[in-house]
Amino acid sequence: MVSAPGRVNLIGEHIDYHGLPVLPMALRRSIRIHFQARADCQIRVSSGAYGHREFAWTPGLTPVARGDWENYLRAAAQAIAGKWGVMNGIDATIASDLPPAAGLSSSSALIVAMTLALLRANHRAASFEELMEILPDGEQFVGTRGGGMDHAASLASREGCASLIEFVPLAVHHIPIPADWAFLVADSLQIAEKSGAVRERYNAVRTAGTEALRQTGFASYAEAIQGRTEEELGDLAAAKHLSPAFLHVVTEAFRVRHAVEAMHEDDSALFGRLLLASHASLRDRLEISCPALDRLVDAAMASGALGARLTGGGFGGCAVVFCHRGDLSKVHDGLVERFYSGNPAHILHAEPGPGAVNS
Ligand code: NG1
Repeated sequence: MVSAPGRVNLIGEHIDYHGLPVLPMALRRSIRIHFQARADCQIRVSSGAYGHREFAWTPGLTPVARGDWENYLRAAAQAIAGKWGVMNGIDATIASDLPPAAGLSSSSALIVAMTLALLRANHRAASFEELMEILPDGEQFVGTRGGGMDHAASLASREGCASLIEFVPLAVHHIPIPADWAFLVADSLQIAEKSGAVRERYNAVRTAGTEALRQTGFASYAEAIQGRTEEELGDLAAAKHLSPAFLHVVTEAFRVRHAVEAMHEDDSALFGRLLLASHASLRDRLEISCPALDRLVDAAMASGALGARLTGGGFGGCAVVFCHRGDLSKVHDGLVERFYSGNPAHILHAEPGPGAVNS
């Protein structure tokens, strides 16, 4: 059996694909795959509610119909094949307590779990670094090519900790979350469909950041930030008429740094302000929020949260809400009343769990 958890990103949004550190945590909810090795190349998977899928693992797999979950299974097989070649298939069953399409990275968790199941069935050991070489590209097979945050968090997180993920070079630092801190994940009920228009907007945001960097002449965002203050970077953006995406990326990088310090120092007020500043930057500079997410953040603050922000790719999806543990019920109930007209079904208490390789 293998198990890969979902994640919620606490802070560091739309900067992982620019190679900058991010701070997600894995959840105690995961996708589990029970598997048995086969002696041929068939991959046969059943998943209660989603039915049965079967295909032959051959070189050069192509996607099936858009939106079919078989693509995630194929993505894992194809990612492995690209590095190690095709192997024997498996008979597998999938179980999950991770809500799908809720901004908790269930799709990345499925790709991670399937990749680990196929590798283990074939007695192929793979290091965290090797997995991180193939997994983000595997996701591209399904249609998106984000950064590596979701896979790194699902693989390498530690119980009770947030994961500070650095990409250049790849490293994960486990930051203990103060015992009194609590997080909720609340769904805006605005669906951010990963295919189609949202995918194009996601890519446009990425391109805007890359184009602004090109105009500065720096080789990377890390180089642009190195040794400079936020003010100096603001002056640079104004002088070169850079797109607002530049300021989002560099200020978000500073916010991640400060958020880690706030966590180390148990400074919940600062951590809350950083979440709000991140949301404002995503809303005003990247323009990836929506009225429902903005109202959700306002409702969280009116209910006694210390901070809240949209989490994940944006254009809908979820907000992460931060409060003192003692205020959890008050904030939860306030949100149910203010945002959900009494229906508590769309809020989850997010507790930091272990990643797939640490469980
Ligand atoms: P979501 O939309 O939450 O799956 C996406 C990317 C992340 C990151 C965030 C924005 C994938 C699998 N995930 O997350 O890498 O770029 O957007 O911070 O593409």
